[in-house]
Amino acid sequence: MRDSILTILKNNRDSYVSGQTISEGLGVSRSAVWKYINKLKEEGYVIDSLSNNGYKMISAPDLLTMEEIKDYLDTRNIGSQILHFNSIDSTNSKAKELAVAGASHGTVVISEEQTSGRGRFGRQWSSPKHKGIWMSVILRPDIDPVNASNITLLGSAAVFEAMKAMGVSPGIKWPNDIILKGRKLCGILTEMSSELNQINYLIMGIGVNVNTSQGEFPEELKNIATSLKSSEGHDYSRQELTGLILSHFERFYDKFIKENDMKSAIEISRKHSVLLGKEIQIFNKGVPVGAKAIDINDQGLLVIEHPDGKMESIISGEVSMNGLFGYSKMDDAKL
Ligand code: BT5
Repeated sequence: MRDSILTILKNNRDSYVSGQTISEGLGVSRSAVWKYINKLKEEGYVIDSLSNNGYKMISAPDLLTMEEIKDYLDTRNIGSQILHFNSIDSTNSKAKELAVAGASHGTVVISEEQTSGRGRFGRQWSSPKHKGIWMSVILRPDIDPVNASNITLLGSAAVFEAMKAMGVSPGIKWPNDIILKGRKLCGILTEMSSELNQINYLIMGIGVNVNTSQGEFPEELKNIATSLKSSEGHDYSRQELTGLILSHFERFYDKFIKENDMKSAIEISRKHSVLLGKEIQIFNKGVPVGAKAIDINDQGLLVIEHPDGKMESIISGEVSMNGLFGYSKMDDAKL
């Protein structure tokens, strides 16, 4: 009932809808309508009520609920279920729990804030309330586990395309970072449970800084992180961006799974790479090794050239580049 009333109000944003029209249309009493309207107001919807004219929605809350995202979602499976939380430890952890309990492919977990957001290698991911998109997608691809790291690449391409649609053109730092003006805008954490030759489930977690002011980043991130707002000078719709990311992701994912085709995603990663042609450092069995980033090959691997001229393709891991984020930290390779 609540959802039906919300839909009516959303479909009539320019006019007042009388309580009677709603109650007759939905077959409930006018006082029931009034109760639901009050509930919506408590949730953050601003609804004007005029005694003779009825109700009119003035604004919806800035929340990443299914209702607020669905207008921007153009998918069949991804996001068919969206579980929304106000606060949670980590959407990846929650998604994992749900996947173990049998949640279906495409289920998305979103939280307004994470209290223990995770990066790779046990690092922390700062996820302040209402400021960004902190979400995880449960995937059940029928692919060889060795190809699982490609999902991160598809995710980066999807975030890139979504940004482009919002008028922003970031760079991609293989394998999992989206960079804007030399700072980290978004990170992706893909985790997997698999048998030797079969994936049980994959969780792709995406964190995007959207409306964080530069001063709101924790001290240690102030010089290495950015948000859309901080970089471009105005707020962005988190709902639209979420819908766009998931829609683009499904397009890339379907092509990969159904046709084993990653061409367009790889092309994006190549064309907008911040690494290619640059001197980088990779971590090799615990030791930082200097190399040059040459290409991202057709399998999505990073092709590097060692100082002795030897070429190598690396499947995933930590890469750092002088000047980017001003750090030269190294860690072990992981998905
Ligand atoms: C990542 O790890 O970039 C993956 C981040 C994935 C976060 C999402 S949010 C939804 C889902 N649920 C989770 O719990 N996680 C995923 P990594 O490449 O290891 O980068 C981590 C490093 O980025 C940290 O050590 C910081 O230096 C930096 N960092 C932390 N929070 C940041 C932020 N909000 N913006 C930019 N950089 C950040």
